[in-house]
Amino acid sequence: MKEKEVTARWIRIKTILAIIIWLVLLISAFMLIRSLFLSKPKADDPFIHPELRIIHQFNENVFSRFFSNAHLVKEFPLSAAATRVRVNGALGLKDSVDAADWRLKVARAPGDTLILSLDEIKQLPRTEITFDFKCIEGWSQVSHWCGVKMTDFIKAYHLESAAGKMYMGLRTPDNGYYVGIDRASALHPQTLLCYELNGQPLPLNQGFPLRLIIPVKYGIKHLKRIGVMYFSDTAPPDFWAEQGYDYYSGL
Ligand SMILES: Nc1nc2c(c(=O)[nH]1)N[C@H]1C(S)=C(S)[C@@H](COP(=O)(O)O)O[C@H]1N2
Ligand SMILES: [Mo]
Repeated sequence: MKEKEVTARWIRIKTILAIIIWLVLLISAFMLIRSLFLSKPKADDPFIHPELRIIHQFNENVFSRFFSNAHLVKEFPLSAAATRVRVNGALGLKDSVDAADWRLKVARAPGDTLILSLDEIKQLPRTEITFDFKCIEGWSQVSHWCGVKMTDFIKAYHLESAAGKMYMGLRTPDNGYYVGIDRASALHPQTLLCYELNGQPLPLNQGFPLRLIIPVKYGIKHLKRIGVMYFSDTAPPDFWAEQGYDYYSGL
């Protein structure tokens, strides 16, 4: 085999090239980190660096492009479900609640509110799901939930035209926690109005008597203890989005 002759000039060119590439990478990394540390949030988006907002927006574009009713979140056998289920977030759960007094208020249209008891909701078809519940704080846990599919609920109470609006809004009875959800995610086949955890009524700190389970979203959207449901063509107020978190929060 004939060895390629390496000239001193060739070595010099390669060394200079390597140094240039190394410097470009180093300076880019430095500038990116510096801009993250130094950039100031914009006045109209005061809780987050503009660079991070761009990343959230990028994530939303990717996740919403792959979103489909046929694209289901992975489900697990019941045996994989945790028996001690993690509790996180207690906003809007301060007051005591009694299943006999509690009502779900569904604002169908201005001045037209449907008022439902837990028993009425429990008469609708039951759906169970065991999936990996994911929180933006960095933990996840396979857990088992049961309730009525949002689409079955909407069908049963003829809410199709109200639910045709761009968003669904939910809030706790005391309005201490509230979320907004894009229509497609609210109507995804795995979204539940949930009243049972591991075959038992929801514990008080996990949303008794009724919570949202929406596996296509991070935990922040799974509002515990629903008081009011409404529909809107403008994005409903959202507790964590108001603190700078991603409104879409898709998975
Ligand atoms: N009412 C209410 N719902 C809430 C919250 C809250 O603080 N209040 N926290 C959210 C967050 S951040 C997560 S991760 C999940 C946690 O649900 P869990 O307590 O059943 O684990 O509930 C969500 N729903
Ligand atoms: Mo969370």
